[in-house]
Amino acid sequence: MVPVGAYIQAGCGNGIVDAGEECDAGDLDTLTCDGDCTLVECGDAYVNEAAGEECDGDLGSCDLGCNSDCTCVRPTEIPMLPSWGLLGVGLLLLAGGTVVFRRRSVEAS
Ligand SMILES: [Ca+2]
Ligand SMILES: [Ca+2]
Repeated sequence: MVPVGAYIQAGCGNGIVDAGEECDAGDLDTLTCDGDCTLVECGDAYVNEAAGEECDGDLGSCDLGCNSDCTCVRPTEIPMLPSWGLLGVGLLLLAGGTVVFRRRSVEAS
């Protein structure tokens, strides 16, 4: 708490929107204000996790890259269908081959 009448130095982080600042949340990242006293924006090269940004451009700690909406690329978002499709076809062929083999075995006996 700042005493009444105390001089508050202008600048980012003092909790007051001074000249040249878009907002000032007191040196904190909030839902609407970055800690550098600019409004939250995806693409401003500032990661504000309080506003839900996991990354911003090349910044952040994403293993697989950053989406255009400042969320990390998730492993499940990488298309897996081709390999699963091939595995499915392989299993079907294996199952079909087993059935044919059993029928032939029965016919032979
Ligand atoms: Ca300020
Ligand atoms: Ca940002």
